[in-house]
Amino acid sequence: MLDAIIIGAGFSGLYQLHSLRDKLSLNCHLFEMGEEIGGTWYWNSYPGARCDTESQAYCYYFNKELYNKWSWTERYPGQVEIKNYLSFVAQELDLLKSISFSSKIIRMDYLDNSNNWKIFLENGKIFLSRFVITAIGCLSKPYLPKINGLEKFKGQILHTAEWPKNKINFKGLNVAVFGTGSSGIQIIPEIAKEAKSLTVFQRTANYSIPAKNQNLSNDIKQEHKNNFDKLKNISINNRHGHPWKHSNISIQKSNLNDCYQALNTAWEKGGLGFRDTFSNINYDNFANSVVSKFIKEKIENIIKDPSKLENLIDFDHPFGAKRPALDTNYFLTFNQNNVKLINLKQTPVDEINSSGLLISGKKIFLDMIVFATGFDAITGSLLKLNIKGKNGIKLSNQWQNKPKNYLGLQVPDFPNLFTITGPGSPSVLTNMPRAIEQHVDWITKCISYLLENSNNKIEARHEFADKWLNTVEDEAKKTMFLKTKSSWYLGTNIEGKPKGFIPYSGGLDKYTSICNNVADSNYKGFLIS
Ligand code: N01
Repeated sequence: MLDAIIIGAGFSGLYQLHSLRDKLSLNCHLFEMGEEIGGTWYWNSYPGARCDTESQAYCYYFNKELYNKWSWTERYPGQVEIKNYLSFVAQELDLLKSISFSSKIIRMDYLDNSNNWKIFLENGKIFLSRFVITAIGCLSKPYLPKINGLEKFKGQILHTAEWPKNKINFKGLNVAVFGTGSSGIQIIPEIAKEAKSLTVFQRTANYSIPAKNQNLSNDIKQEHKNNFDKLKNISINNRHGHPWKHSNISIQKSNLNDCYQALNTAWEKGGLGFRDTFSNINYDNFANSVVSKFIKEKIENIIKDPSKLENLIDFDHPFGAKRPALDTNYFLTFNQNNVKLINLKQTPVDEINSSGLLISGKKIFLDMIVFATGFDAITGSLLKLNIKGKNGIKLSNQWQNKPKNYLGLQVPDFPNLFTITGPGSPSVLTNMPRAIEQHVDWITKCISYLLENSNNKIEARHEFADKWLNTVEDEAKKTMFLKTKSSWYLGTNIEGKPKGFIPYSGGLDKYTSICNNVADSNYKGFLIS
């Protein structure tokens, strides 16, 4: 019998394990489905996989000593380096002895009589625990579209989020990529370097900002370390958890020349800070249209082929309504002779067959199809766990219409189950380590409060969860996020999934203060016994 089970060995699971085991001295164990540490960075090992948060902020801030011991090599951390960083943290904190790898959880039942969770592993083992904390990431259930005839294809089929661990060679191959989200935008230039031909199947044109990745000099690395306290303070007060201050200047008709200059400076600098060049880009139609036009003009200056250009700037949504990507040579890649672009809105795929696919009656021969088609985001990974709460209530039933929960942290009828970066929390709209640290600290404090007060059980109240869903919806209405017909934020990419904006878009800073007030009021909105 354990005090706490943690599921997932990525950023959130490792910190949660350390907090409960080493700060509260609980008897804990962490189960991880993968064979190694890394979470999302274990699975998404495709060529070009790199975080688009800058490395000095894409790491833990809870321990300054740990921060000072590690040095990143590039402006944005690559997939392998992030996995190495997490292994370094696990070693430093002696976490490995409390982790089981290759341990997939297939079912979780809450036992009403004993107030324990019964956890079933695929390998047949069963564990009991008082608390369960899911640390399974928001983007952990890959989505593979159903395309007529896909099963007949004799070549290799790959998904970016389930990338094989052996090296994949594209040399001399005819490759197709479906999807032009962040993953597609990263892998396309890498495949194009080697492949004989690359055909990109684009359903929706995507905005992308240059990353301008570069090696970090020793001086910059030292500067980040010297500025740790400042970086931390700015990040936790930033809407998205990034280490810079938002502009308080808005785009107005009267200052367009100045705006263009400022946008240009931000574009040349590269990175997600571009979104924060002005205060109203994500809130005001006019401001957003200025930025959208600016980006279109930048792409026009890169792309040589007029028909490719027309398709690449065929935007059907405002900038930022879908997650904007950062890229290294994405648009430039389309100037290569071996790269073709198919706009699926104009020419949908008829079918896939053994040697390629048919599009408007024309055959495209292929050796490999890469799907960069995203995820059943945020709720998909939780539903995959087959969770049953009080009185045998299934999470899948509770969430049939909406992912009801309070603060993204707990679901009513599922006592003692905490969901790190669950639906209704800022999660994917922030630099994840900041959102994760905030959640882990809150959960740890909450469990400590229960233990100090000899309580055994905490459960979100239905009426507070209902109100929170309204808050999440109200915040989204203020933004551009609802001004697209489809996005994974809205659940529209998955057939049968309830539609509605899933994360909390009011900002990490505002959300943190709401959560702190709830804790300070002895957990108002939760039933404690
Ligand atoms: O997935 P996506 P992703 N036929 O859902 C298309 C994070 N991330 O893996 O837009 C053809 O964004 C779909 O088209 P449409 C980041 O938060 C971060 O790229 O739905 N195409 C879209 O183009 C990101 O947002 C990093 O019309 C189909 C694409 O597939 C999130 O993960 C790197 C299709 C899916 O894009 C998800 O990114 C990578 C079909 N049937 C990921 N179905 C970094 O930090 C879907 N599509 C850098």
